[in-house]
Amino acid sequence: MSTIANAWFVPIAAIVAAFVWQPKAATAQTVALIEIRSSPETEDDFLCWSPVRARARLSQPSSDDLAVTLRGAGVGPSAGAVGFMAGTSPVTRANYAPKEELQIVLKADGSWTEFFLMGVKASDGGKDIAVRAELANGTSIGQTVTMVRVRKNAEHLSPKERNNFLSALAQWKIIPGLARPTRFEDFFTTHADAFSKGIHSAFGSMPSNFLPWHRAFLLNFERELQSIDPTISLPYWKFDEPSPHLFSADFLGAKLPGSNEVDLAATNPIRGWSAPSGQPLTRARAADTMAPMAANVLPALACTSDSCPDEFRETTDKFEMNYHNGAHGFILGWLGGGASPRDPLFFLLHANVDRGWAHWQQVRDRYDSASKLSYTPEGAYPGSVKDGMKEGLYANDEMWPWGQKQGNWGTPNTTDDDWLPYRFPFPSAPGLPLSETDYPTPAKMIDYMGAFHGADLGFCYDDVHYVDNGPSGVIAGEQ
Ligand SMILES: [Cu+2]
Repeated sequence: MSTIANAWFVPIAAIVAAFVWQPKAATAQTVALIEIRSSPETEDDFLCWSPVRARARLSQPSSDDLAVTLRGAGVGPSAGAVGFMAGTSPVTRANYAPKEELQIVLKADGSWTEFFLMGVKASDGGKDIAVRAELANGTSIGQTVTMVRVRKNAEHLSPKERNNFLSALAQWKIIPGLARPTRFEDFFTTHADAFSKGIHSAFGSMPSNFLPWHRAFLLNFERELQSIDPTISLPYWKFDEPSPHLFSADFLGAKLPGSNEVDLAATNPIRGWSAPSGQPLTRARAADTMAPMAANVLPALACTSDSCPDEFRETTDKFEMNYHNGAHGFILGWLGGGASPRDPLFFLLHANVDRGWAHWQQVRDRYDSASKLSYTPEGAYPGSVKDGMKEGLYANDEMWPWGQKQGNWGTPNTTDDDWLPYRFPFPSAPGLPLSETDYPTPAKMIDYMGAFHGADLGFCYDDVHYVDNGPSGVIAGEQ
Protein backbone atom coordinates (compact mmCIF):
# COMPACT_ATOMS: atom_id res chain seq x y z
CA MET A 1 0.00 0.00 0.00
CA SER A 2 3.03 2.19 -0.02
CA THR A 3 2.23 3.39 -3.56
CA ILE A 4 -1.14 4.75 -2.48
CA ALA A 5 0.40 6.34 0.58
CA ASN A 6 3.00 8.03 -1.60
CA ALA A 7 0.35 9.16 -4.07
CA TRP A 8 -1.37 10.95 -1.26
CA PHE A 9 1.79 12.23 0.30
CA VAL A 10 3.03 14.15 -2.77
CA PRO A 11 0.04 16.45 -3.29
CA ILE A 12 -0.18 17.15 0.45
CA ALA A 13 3.48 18.07 0.46
CA ALA A 14 2.91 20.29 -2.57
CA ILE A 15 0.01 22.02 -0.85
CA VAL A 16 2.07 22.54 2.30
CA ALA A 17 4.98 23.82 0.25
CA ALA A 18 2.72 26.18 -1.65
CA PHE A 19 1.40 27.54 1.63
CA VAL A 20 4.86 27.99 3.08
CA TRP A 21 6.66 29.32 0.04
CA GLN A 22 4.05 31.66 -1.39
CA PRO A 23 3.28 34.05 1.44
CA LYS A 24 1.83 37.44 0.67
CA ALA A 25 5.28 38.95 1.04
CA ALA A 26 6.25 37.54 -2.31
CA THR A 27 3.40 39.18 -4.17
CA ALA A 28 3.99 42.07 -6.46
CA GLN A 29 2.97 44.70 -3.91
CA THR A 30 5.44 43.65 -1.24
CA VAL A 31 9.10 44.35 -1.79
CA ALA A 32 12.20 44.43 0.36
CA LEU A 33 13.59 47.81 1.37
CA ILE A 34 17.32 48.02 2.06
CA GLU A 35 18.97 50.95 3.81
CA ILE A 36 22.74 51.54 4.03
CA ARG A 37 23.95 53.34 7.16
CA SER A 38 20.40 52.66 8.39
CA SER A 39 18.98 55.81 6.82
CA PRO A 40 16.59 56.25 3.90
CA GLU A 41 18.88 58.84 2.28
CA THR A 42 21.00 57.53 -0.56
CA GLU A 43 23.55 60.36 -0.29
CA ASP A 44 25.26 58.46 2.54
CA ASP A 45 25.36 55.15 0.66
CA PHE A 46 29.13 55.15 0.21
CA LEU A 47 31.35 52.52 1.79
CA CYS A 48 34.98 52.05 2.64
CA TRP A 49 36.50 48.92 4.19
CA SER A 50 34.88 49.63 7.57
CA PRO A 51 31.71 47.74 8.51
CA VAL A 52 28.63 49.99 8.55
CA ARG A 53 25.18 49.25 9.87
CA ALA A 54 22.53 48.45 7.32
CA ARG A 55 18.99 47.06 7.52
CA ALA A 56 16.22 45.52 5.46
CA ARG A 57 12.47 45.05 5.87
CA LEU A 58 9.32 44.16 3.99
CA SER A 59 7.65 47.20 2.51
CA GLN A 60 4.34 46.20 4.14
CA PRO A 61 3.22 43.68 6.79
CA SER A 62 2.71 40.16 5.58
CA SER A 63 1.21 36.96 6.99
CA ASP A 64 4.61 35.29 7.23
CA ASP A 65 8.28 35.98 7.68
CA LEU A 66 10.24 35.80 4.48
CA ALA A 67 13.73 34.34 4.15
CA VAL A 68 15.92 36.18 1.65
CA THR A 69 19.55 36.11 0.60
CA LEU A 70 21.43 39.39 0.49
CA ARG A 71 23.97 39.58 -2.27
CA GLY A 72 26.02 42.27 -4.00
CA ALA A 73 25.94 42.40 -7.79
CA GLY A 74 28.57 44.49 -9.55
CA VAL A 75 27.73 46.31 -12.77
CA GLY A 76 30.55 45.58 -15.19
CA PRO A 77 33.84 43.71 -14.84
CA SER A 78 35.65 46.50 -12.97
CA ALA A 79 32.81 47.08 -10.49
CA GLY A 80 33.41 47.07 -6.76
CA ALA A 81 32.14 44.45 -4.33
CA VAL A 82 30.64 44.36 -0.86
CA GLY A 83 30.63 41.86 1.99
CA PHE A 84 28.03 41.10 4.65
CA MET A 85 28.01 40.16 8.30
CA ALA A 86 25.01 39.18 10.39
CA GLY A 87 23.72 40.66 13.59
CA THR A 88 23.68 43.88 15.53
CA SER A 89 26.57 43.58 17.97
CA PRO A 90 29.55 45.67 16.91
CA VAL A 91 31.99 44.27 14.39
CA THR A 92 35.57 44.62 15.53
CA ARG A 93 38.92 43.98 13.90
CA ALA A 94 39.00 40.72 15.84
CA ASN A 95 35.71 39.28 14.57
CA TYR A 96 35.65 40.90 11.11
CA ALA A 97 34.72 38.19 8.57
CA PRO A 98 32.71 39.47 5.58
CA LYS A 99 30.71 36.97 3.52
CA GLU A 100 29.75 37.21 -0.15
CA GLU A 101 26.11 36.67 0.75
CA LEU A 102 23.96 36.56 3.85
CA GLN A 103 20.66 34.86 4.62
CA ILE A 104 18.32 36.94 6.71
CA VAL A 105 14.66 36.74 7.65
CA LEU A 106 12.45 39.69 6.81
CA LYS A 107 9.86 39.87 9.58
CA ALA A 108 6.17 39.56 8.82
CA ASP A 109 5.34 42.73 10.80
CA GLY A 110 7.55 44.82 8.50
CA SER A 111 10.10 45.68 11.20
CA TRP A 112 13.78 46.03 10.37
CA THR A 113 16.37 43.25 10.33
CA GLU A 114 19.84 44.63 10.86
CA PHE A 115 23.13 43.48 9.40
CA PHE A 116 26.54 44.88 8.52
CA LEU A 117 27.83 45.85 5.11
CA MET A 118 31.42 46.62 4.12
CA GLY A 119 33.43 47.26 0.98
CA VAL A 120 35.67 44.38 -0.12
CA LYS A 121 36.66 45.66 -3.58
CA ALA A 122 36.93 49.28 -4.71
CA SER A 123 34.40 50.67 -7.18
CA ASP A 124 35.34 52.23 -10.50
CA GLY A 125 34.23 55.84 -10.30
CA GLY A 126 30.56 55.45 -9.40
CA LYS A 127 27.81 53.53 -7.63
CA ASP A 128 28.42 50.25 -9.44
CA ILE A 129 27.17 47.68 -6.92
CA ALA A 130 23.55 46.63 -6.42
CA VAL A 131 22.82 45.19 -2.97
CA ARG A 132 19.92 42.82 -3.58
CA ALA A 133 17.46 40.80 -1.52
CA GLU A 134 16.78 37.59 -3.43
CA LEU A 135 14.24 34.82 -2.99
CA ALA A 136 15.34 31.19 -3.03
CA ASN A 137 14.69 31.04 -6.79
CA GLY A 138 17.06 33.98 -7.39
CA THR A 139 14.36 36.59 -7.99
CA SER A 140 15.33 39.98 -6.61
CA ILE A 141 12.58 41.64 -4.57
CA GLY A 142 14.45 44.80 -3.72
CA GLN A 143 17.81 46.51 -4.09
CA THR A 144 19.82 49.61 -3.39
CA VAL A 145 23.02 50.75 -5.07
CA THR A 146 26.29 51.67 -3.45
CA MET A 147 29.91 52.53 -4.13
CA VAL A 148 33.09 51.38 -2.40
CA ARG A 149 34.77 54.78 -2.46
CA VAL A 150 38.44 54.54 -1.57
CA ARG A 151 41.52 56.66 -2.15
CA LYS A 152 43.55 55.07 -4.94
CA ASN A 153 47.03 55.28 -6.37
CA ALA A 154 46.67 58.12 -8.90
CA GLU A 155 48.79 56.14 -11.32
CA HIS A 156 46.08 53.47 -11.60
CA LEU A 157 42.93 55.62 -11.86
CA SER A 158 40.61 54.71 -14.70
CA PRO A 159 39.97 57.44 -17.30
CA LYS A 160 36.54 57.96 -15.74
CA GLU A 161 37.93 58.40 -12.22
CA ARG A 162 40.66 60.74 -13.46
CA ASN A 163 38.18 62.87 -15.39
CA ASN A 164 35.75 63.07 -12.45
CA PHE A 165 38.56 64.30 -10.22
CA LEU A 166 39.97 66.85 -12.68
CA SER A 167 36.52 68.17 -13.62
CA ALA A 168 35.67 68.88 -9.99
CA LEU A 169 39.09 70.40 -9.36
CA ALA A 170 38.66 72.66 -12.39
CA GLN A 171 35.77 74.40 -10.63
CA TRP A 172 38.38 75.86 -8.27
CA LYS A 173 40.75 76.94 -11.02
CA ILE A 174 42.16 80.37 -10.32
CA ILE A 175 41.27 82.91 -12.95
CA PRO A 176 43.90 85.68 -12.86
CA GLY A 177 42.44 89.08 -12.22
CA LEU A 178 39.28 87.71 -10.65
CA ALA A 179 38.60 89.68 -7.48
CA ARG A 180 37.08 86.83 -5.51
CA PRO A 181 39.55 84.14 -4.37
CA THR A 182 38.54 80.63 -5.30
CA ARG A 183 38.01 77.91 -2.72
CA PHE A 184 41.37 76.50 -3.73
CA GLU A 185 42.98 79.80 -2.73
CA ASP A 186 41.26 79.52 0.68
CA PHE A 187 42.98 76.19 1.19
CA PHE A 188 46.28 77.73 0.22
CA THR A 189 45.86 80.64 2.65
CA THR A 190 44.83 78.35 5.48
CA HIS A 191 47.82 76.10 5.02
CA ALA A 192 50.13 79.11 4.86
CA ASP A 193 48.73 80.43 8.16
CA ALA A 194 48.90 77.01 9.76
CA PHE A 195 52.49 76.74 8.58
CA SER A 196 53.38 79.97 10.33
CA LYS A 197 51.76 78.64 13.51
CA GLY A 198 53.94 75.58 13.60
CA ILE A 199 51.93 72.87 11.94
CA HIS A 200 55.19 71.43 10.74
CA SER A 201 57.47 70.55 13.62
CA ALA A 202 60.58 71.59 11.77
CA PHE A 203 60.77 74.59 14.11
CA GLY A 204 61.78 72.71 17.18
CA SER A 205 61.99 69.51 19.10
CA MET A 206 58.41 69.37 20.36
CA PRO A 207 55.91 66.89 18.97
CA SER A 208 53.54 68.36 16.43
CA ASN A 209 50.09 67.53 15.19
CA PHE A 210 51.44 67.47 11.64
CA LEU A 211 49.85 64.11 10.77
CA PRO A 212 46.34 64.59 12.27
CA TRP A 213 46.14 68.22 11.14
CA HIS A 214 46.95 67.32 7.53
CA ARG A 215 44.58 64.33 7.70
CA ALA A 216 41.78 66.75 8.62
CA PHE A 217 42.91 69.23 5.96
CA LEU A 218 42.82 66.55 3.25
CA LEU A 219 39.41 65.32 4.39
CA ASN A 220 38.09 68.91 4.36
CA PHE A 221 39.37 69.23 0.79
CA GLU A 222 38.00 65.85 -0.27
CA ARG A 223 34.55 66.46 1.23
CA GLU A 224 34.24 69.75 -0.63
CA LEU A 225 35.20 68.01 -3.88
CA GLN A 226 32.58 65.37 -3.07
CA SER A 227 29.96 68.10 -2.68
CA ILE A 228 30.68 68.82 -6.37
CA ASP A 229 30.82 65.11 -7.32
CA PRO A 230 30.17 62.52 -4.59
CA THR A 231 31.93 59.75 -6.51
CA ILE A 232 35.33 61.42 -6.11
CA SER A 233 37.99 60.34 -3.67
CA LEU A 234 41.36 61.98 -3.32
CA PRO A 235 44.03 60.01 -5.20
CA TYR A 236 47.54 59.68 -3.81
CA TRP A 237 50.92 60.12 -5.49
CA LYS A 238 52.90 57.01 -4.57
CA PHE A 239 56.17 58.86 -4.66
CA ASP A 240 58.40 55.83 -4.28
CA GLU A 241 57.40 54.60 -7.73
CA PRO A 242 57.54 56.19 -11.20
CA SER A 243 54.21 57.82 -12.06
CA PRO A 244 54.21 58.58 -15.81
CA HIS A 245 50.40 58.63 -15.97
CA LEU A 246 50.02 61.12 -13.13
CA PHE A 247 52.78 63.35 -14.53
CA SER A 248 51.31 63.54 -18.02
CA ALA A 249 49.59 66.42 -19.79
CA ASP A 250 46.29 64.58 -19.38
CA PHE A 251 46.50 64.45 -15.60
CA LEU A 252 48.46 66.78 -13.29
CA GLY A 253 50.81 67.95 -16.00
CA ALA A 254 54.11 67.11 -17.66
CA LYS A 255 57.12 69.32 -17.03
CA LEU A 256 58.27 70.89 -20.29
CA PRO A 257 61.87 70.15 -21.28
CA GLY A 258 64.22 73.03 -20.56
CA SER A 259 61.59 74.90 -18.57
CA ASN A 260 59.93 74.76 -15.19
CA GLU A 261 56.52 75.18 -16.75
CA VAL A 262 54.03 72.36 -16.75
CA ASP A 263 52.19 71.28 -19.88
CA LEU A 264 48.48 70.52 -19.55
CA ALA A 265 46.64 69.10 -22.55
CA ALA A 266 44.03 71.16 -24.38
CA THR A 267 41.39 68.66 -23.25
CA ASN A 268 42.54 68.68 -19.61
CA PRO A 269 39.88 70.39 -17.43
CA ILE A 270 42.59 72.06 -15.33
CA ARG A 271 44.47 73.49 -18.32
CA GLY A 272 45.45 77.07 -17.47
CA TRP A 273 46.05 76.37 -13.77
CA SER A 274 47.87 79.41 -12.40
CA ALA A 275 48.55 81.62 -9.40
CA PRO A 276 46.36 84.70 -8.86
CA SER A 277 49.20 86.74 -10.36
CA GLY A 278 48.82 84.76 -13.57
CA GLN A 279 52.08 82.88 -13.05
CA PRO A 280 51.67 79.40 -14.51
CA LEU A 281 52.16 76.25 -12.48
CA THR A 282 55.85 75.37 -12.15
CA ARG A 283 57.78 72.32 -11.06
CA ALA A 284 61.54 72.02 -11.19
CA ARG A 285 61.71 68.28 -11.66
CA ALA A 286 59.58 65.69 -13.39
CA ALA A 287 58.60 62.56 -11.55
CA ASP A 288 57.44 60.61 -14.57
CA THR A 289 60.27 58.20 -15.06
CA MET A 290 62.10 58.00 -11.77
CA ALA A 291 61.18 57.16 -8.26
CA PRO A 292 62.29 59.87 -5.88
CA MET A 293 63.97 58.63 -2.77
CA ALA A 294 62.82 55.08 -3.36
CA ALA A 295 65.36 53.64 -0.99
CA ASN A 296 64.46 56.15 1.66
CA VAL A 297 60.70 56.08 1.35
CA LEU A 298 59.93 52.47 0.82
CA PRO A 299 60.83 51.20 4.28
CA ALA A 300 58.38 53.60 5.91
CA LEU A 301 55.51 53.27 3.48
CA ALA A 302 55.73 49.50 3.40
CA CYS A 303 57.21 48.73 6.79
CA THR A 304 56.43 45.49 8.56
CA SER A 305 55.90 44.54 12.17
CA ASP A 306 59.68 44.22 12.35
CA SER A 307 60.63 47.46 10.65
CA CYS A 308 57.81 49.89 11.56
CA PRO A 309 58.62 52.19 14.48
CA ASP A 310 56.78 51.25 17.64
CA GLU A 311 55.77 54.71 18.85
CA PHE A 312 54.01 57.65 17.24
CA ARG A 313 56.74 60.11 18.10
CA GLU A 314 59.36 58.35 16.04
CA THR A 315 56.85 57.68 13.26
CA THR A 316 55.70 61.26 12.83
CA ASP A 317 59.26 62.56 12.74
CA LYS A 318 60.16 60.09 10.01
CA PHE A 319 57.11 60.82 7.93
CA GLU A 320 57.47 64.54 8.13
CA MET A 321 61.20 65.08 7.98
CA ASN A 322 62.35 62.26 5.74
CA TYR A 323 59.50 61.44 3.41
CA HIS A 324 57.23 64.46 3.29
CA ASN A 325 60.06 66.98 3.13
CA GLY A 326 61.88 64.78 0.65
CA ALA A 327 58.93 64.60 -1.73
CA HIS A 328 58.40 68.38 -1.66
CA GLY A 329 62.12 68.91 -2.18
CA PHE A 330 62.24 66.49 -5.07
CA ILE A 331 59.65 68.29 -7.21
CA LEU A 332 60.45 71.87 -6.14
CA GLY A 333 58.88 74.72 -8.09
CA TRP A 334 55.74 75.65 -6.21
CA LEU A 335 55.99 72.50 -4.12
CA GLY A 336 59.38 73.64 -2.86
CA GLY A 337 58.14 76.67 -0.93
CA GLY A 338 55.30 78.49 0.73
CA ALA A 339 53.09 78.35 -2.35
CA SER A 340 53.05 74.59 -2.21
CA PRO A 341 49.28 74.02 -1.81
CA ARG A 342 48.72 76.09 -4.96
CA ASP A 343 49.88 73.02 -6.88
CA PRO A 344 47.12 70.41 -6.72
CA LEU A 345 49.90 67.81 -6.49
CA PHE A 346 50.27 68.99 -2.88
CA PHE A 347 47.09 67.14 -1.92
CA LEU A 348 48.16 63.93 -3.67
CA LEU A 349 51.59 64.12 -2.04
CA HIS A 350 50.04 64.57 1.40
CA ALA A 351 47.55 61.78 0.74
CA ASN A 352 50.53 59.46 0.32
CA VAL A 353 52.10 60.67 3.57
CA ASP A 354 48.73 60.09 5.24
CA ARG A 355 48.52 56.65 3.65
CA GLY A 356 51.92 55.84 5.12
CA TRP A 357 50.62 56.82 8.56
CA ALA A 358 47.53 54.68 7.96
CA HIS A 359 49.74 51.75 7.00
CA TRP A 360 51.81 52.18 10.17
CA GLN A 361 48.60 52.32 12.23
CA GLN A 362 47.47 49.08 10.62
CA VAL A 363 50.72 47.23 11.16
CA ARG A 364 51.08 48.41 14.76
CA ASP A 365 47.35 48.56 15.63
CA ARG A 366 47.61 52.22 16.64
CA TYR A 367 44.01 53.45 16.68
CA ASP A 368 43.62 54.11 20.40
CA SER A 369 44.20 57.84 20.77
CA ALA A 370 44.47 57.50 24.56
CA SER A 371 47.74 55.64 24.17
CA LYS A 372 50.99 57.49 23.66
CA LEU A 373 52.00 54.69 21.34
CA SER A 374 49.27 55.93 18.96
CA TYR A 375 49.68 59.65 19.58
CA THR A 376 51.50 62.06 21.80
CA PRO A 377 50.79 64.27 23.71
CA GLU A 378 47.76 62.38 25.05
CA GLY A 379 44.78 63.93 26.82
CA ALA A 380 43.87 67.61 26.63
CA TYR A 381 45.85 70.81 26.99
CA PRO A 382 46.32 71.33 30.73
CA GLY A 383 46.16 75.11 30.55
CA SER A 384 49.86 75.58 31.07
CA VAL A 385 52.72 76.10 28.67
CA LYS A 386 55.35 74.95 31.17
CA ASP A 387 56.02 71.89 29.07
CA GLY A 388 56.43 74.03 25.99
CA MET A 389 53.33 72.66 24.28
CA LYS A 390 50.20 74.58 23.53
CA GLU A 391 46.56 73.98 22.87
CA GLY A 392 45.86 72.23 19.60
CA LEU A 393 48.61 69.64 19.94
CA TYR A 394 47.04 67.33 22.54
CA ALA A 395 44.90 64.41 21.41
CA ASN A 396 41.62 65.90 22.59
CA ASP A 397 42.25 69.52 21.63
CA GLU A 398 40.37 71.25 18.90
CA MET A 399 42.54 72.27 15.96
CA TRP A 400 42.56 75.58 14.16
CA PRO A 401 40.91 76.50 11.79
CA TRP A 402 37.98 74.16 12.50
CA GLY A 403 37.38 74.55 16.25
CA GLN A 404 35.54 77.23 18.17
CA LYS A 405 38.69 78.88 19.47
CA GLN A 406 41.05 80.91 17.40
CA GLY A 407 44.68 81.71 17.59
CA ASN A 408 47.51 81.05 20.01
CA TRP A 409 47.46 77.71 18.46
CA GLY A 410 49.98 74.95 18.23
CA THR A 411 53.16 76.97 18.37
CA PRO A 412 55.67 75.05 20.47
CA ASN A 413 58.30 76.79 22.52
CA THR A 414 57.09 80.33 22.03
CA THR A 415 55.02 82.85 23.92
CA ASP A 416 53.47 83.98 20.67
CA ASP A 417 49.81 84.77 21.26
CA ASP A 418 48.76 86.02 17.89
CA TRP A 419 45.19 85.17 17.13
CA LEU A 420 44.25 83.92 13.75
CA PRO A 421 41.10 85.76 12.85
CA TYR A 422 39.06 83.20 10.97
CA ARG A 423 37.94 79.63 11.07
CA PHE A 424 36.71 77.02 8.62
CA PRO A 425 33.45 75.25 9.32
CA PHE A 426 34.41 71.61 8.83
CA PRO A 427 32.20 70.35 5.99
CA SER A 428 29.67 67.76 7.04
CA ALA A 429 29.14 64.66 4.91
CA PRO A 430 25.91 62.63 4.80
CA GLY A 431 25.84 59.96 7.50
CA LEU A 432 29.42 60.56 8.65
CA PRO A 433 31.05 62.12 11.72
CA LEU A 434 32.66 65.58 11.71
CA SER A 435 30.89 68.84 10.93
CA GLU A 436 30.97 72.51 11.79
CA THR A 437 30.14 71.64 15.43
CA ASP A 438 31.78 68.19 15.55
CA TYR A 439 35.18 69.58 14.67
CA PRO A 440 38.33 67.50 14.24
CA THR A 441 40.70 66.77 17.09
CA PRO A 442 43.85 64.66 16.74
CA ALA A 443 42.00 61.86 18.55
CA LYS A 444 39.11 61.88 16.06
CA MET A 445 41.53 61.79 13.12
CA ILE A 446 43.50 58.85 14.51
CA ASP A 447 40.67 56.32 14.48
CA TYR A 448 39.61 57.17 10.93
CA MET A 449 38.25 53.68 10.16
CA GLY A 450 36.26 53.44 13.37
CA ALA A 451 38.38 50.49 14.43
CA PHE A 452 38.36 51.62 18.03
CA HIS A 453 35.34 53.91 18.39
CA GLY A 454 33.02 52.44 15.78
CA ALA A 455 32.35 55.30 13.35
CA ASP A 456 34.40 55.62 10.18
CA LEU A 457 35.18 59.06 8.76
CA GLY A 458 34.35 58.06 5.18
CA PHE A 459 37.79 57.63 3.66
CA CYS A 460 40.32 54.83 3.37
CA TYR A 461 43.18 53.69 1.14
CA ASP A 462 43.10 51.01 -1.52
CA ASP A 463 45.91 49.01 0.09
CA VAL A 464 45.29 49.68 3.80
CA HIS A 465 42.36 47.52 4.82
CA TYR A 466 40.23 47.19 7.93
CA VAL A 467 42.24 44.16 8.97
CA ASP A 468 45.66 42.98 7.84
CA ASN A 469 44.47 40.35 5.40
CA GLY A 470 41.94 42.75 3.85
CA PRO A 471 39.49 41.67 1.21
CA SER A 472 41.24 38.36 0.70
CA GLY A 473 39.63 37.43 4.00
CA VAL A 474 36.20 37.34 2.38
CA ILE A 475 34.63 33.95 2.76
CA ALA A 476 32.78 32.71 -0.28
CA GLY A 477 29.30 31.29 0.01
CA GLU A 478 26.66 31.52 2.66
CA GLN A 479 27.34 32.15 6.28
CU1 LIG B 1 53.53 69.21 2.80
